[in-house]
Parts: sequence; structure tokens; C-alpha cells
Amino acid sequence: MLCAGVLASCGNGANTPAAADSTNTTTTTDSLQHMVLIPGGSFVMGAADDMALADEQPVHTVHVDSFLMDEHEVTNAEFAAFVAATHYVTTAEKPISKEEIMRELPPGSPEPDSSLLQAGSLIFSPPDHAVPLDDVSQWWAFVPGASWRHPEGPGSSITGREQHPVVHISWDDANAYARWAGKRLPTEAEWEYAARGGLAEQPFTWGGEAITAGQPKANTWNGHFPYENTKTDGFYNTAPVKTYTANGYGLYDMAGNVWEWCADWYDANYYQQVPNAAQNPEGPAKGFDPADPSAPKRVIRGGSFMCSDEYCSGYRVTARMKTTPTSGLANLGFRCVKDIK
Ligand SMILES: [Ca+2]
Ligand SMILES: [Ca+2]
Repeated sequence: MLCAGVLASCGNGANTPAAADSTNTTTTTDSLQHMVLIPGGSFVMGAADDMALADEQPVHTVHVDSFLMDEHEVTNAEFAAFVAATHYVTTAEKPISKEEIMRELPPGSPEPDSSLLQAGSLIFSPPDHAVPLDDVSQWWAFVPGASWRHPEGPGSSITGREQHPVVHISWDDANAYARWAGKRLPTEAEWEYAARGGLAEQPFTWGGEAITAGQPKANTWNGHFPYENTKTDGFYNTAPVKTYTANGYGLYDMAGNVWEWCADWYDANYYQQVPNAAQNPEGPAKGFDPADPSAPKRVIRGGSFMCSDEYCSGYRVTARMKTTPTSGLANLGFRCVKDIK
């Protein structure tokens, strides 16, 4: 799915624990101002409808305790404040370790070309014609110099996009930010529970109406992916956070805009293993993607500006996606949660 092969072949660098640990754990009052209370409860996780994929099944009951959640994705302005305070350097801004890449490739794979060992990230670079939708290399390109500061590579900037979600953020980067803010990443169960906004067993954050019906509901892909985007929702790339209607809990962009990191490892078979009525499940002990077994991955949720009903449909509340923890992507960001003491 989402560029797993491209990620494996390009890698995205190895973040060092030392870099992540260089941040402090200061909690600012400001960081709590834009969080909403998600009241704890039990819900049916996963889906069994016609759209449900195998890794969303079987459905099972889960309980999560109450928690606070960022009302919107972490923005460029918020991430810039973190970097200004800590001098943190993201994964995409560091040269790539060949050893790290080789660990994520199948045994016996050839070593990557040295051109792929520069600091950089994957940007969306679509063709102008229809291509097979099972070949992600058709629209992803590794660009040296691409990072959260330069989302489309050298020459691009985040000026004027301060309220857009930060992108090209690895799982390690997201955790470093969360620690600094006195928060953490949501578990996959917390994320799905929150995305549902209090609705039971509905496919979308807004209920059951098709995404193409009525007013735009989220920043997704309109038209034929990846070569034609009619921008019915107003945006080709990322949109400012809070552009579209919030869900029942007051959370914005839980569908679309950018994918969001969860804390959990991704295991395609996890729902077959998790006990029914699990309390605050934290995911499997290790990652397993049967399509790419040499590269353990973390869960990402919610879909992005690149999802449509003909490709991906990642904005469904139960849709599961995954990528390697060191990956940065032009359509991947995060939001944080905080425990209630
Ligand atoms: Ca759009
Ligand atoms: Ca999102």
C-alpha cells in the first residue's frame, strides 16, 4: 500500500535516540488550550461492511479511558516553536544511514545508490496520465533537501502555510515533539474511538453519507487519482487545519488532510489476536506487514489529501495504514493526546 516499496528502497534515514532525548518535557499552558476531552467508553472497533479490508476484521469491542486530544493536526507554526526551543533536527534533515536502510530491506537486497543516502524525503510527484494504482513509485519521488521546512524540496517553504499541518515528520520526530509538549501519540484504539466522534459503527467521521455527496467534508482527492484533481474541496495539497466541519467530539481533519501517526506497531493480523473487550489496548509487541515483512511499521490513520473513493479511501474511520518509523512523507503528520490524571 502507501509507498511501502518506495520507502523500503529509498529509506528515510535513521533517527538517533540521542537526538530525540535532547528535548525536554516542558508542558506549556498554551499546549493544552487546543485540546478537547474525549470521554472514555466502549466501542466496536474495526468494520465488517463491504469496504472493510482484511486487517480491519474481525470487529471487536474495546474500552478506552477518557483522554485529551489535540483538536487539530500539529501545524507548521507549532512544530517551528518546538524546533526553536529545542534545536531538534528531524529525521529527513539528516543524512541517511545505509545500515538502517539495509535492515529494512529483504535479505540479499543490493545496497542503495549513494544518491539515495542524502538527507531528504518523499514528495508527491504525480504523472499527467493514468497509471496502475498498485505502483506507488509512479507518484512518489525521493527528493534530497525535502523536509518539514521545504515540503516540496529545495526552493519551497512553509511561509504562508503556518496553519497547515506539518509534514515530512517521522514517528521519532512526532514522539520527540509530544514529549516536549508533555503529551504522547494516541494509541490506534484511541485514535479510532476519537475519530468516530460518538457515532457507533459508522464508516466516516460524519456518519454514513458518501464523501462525494453534499458539501466537501474533508481535504481529500477529487477526481481521478493521481493525474486529475478537480479540487472540489478547495485544495490540491494540504489545507489549513480546521477548514472543514469538526466531528462530534470537536476534532478537525480526523478524515483527510494528512495521515496521522499512532503509537502502535502495525500487525495485519492484530485484530484476530486482541482480546474482545480489551481495556486500553496498546497494539502488538512488534510490527508485521505481510507484504513487506522485513520492515516493521507503525500505524498511521485517517487518510490524506491523496485519498479518494477510487484509491485508498483512507479517510474511513476504520481504515488502517502503516509505514516505517523513520519515514517522512509529504502527506503524513500527527496530533497528540494527553492522559487525564
Ligand atoms: Ca483536496
Ligand atoms: Ca488528518
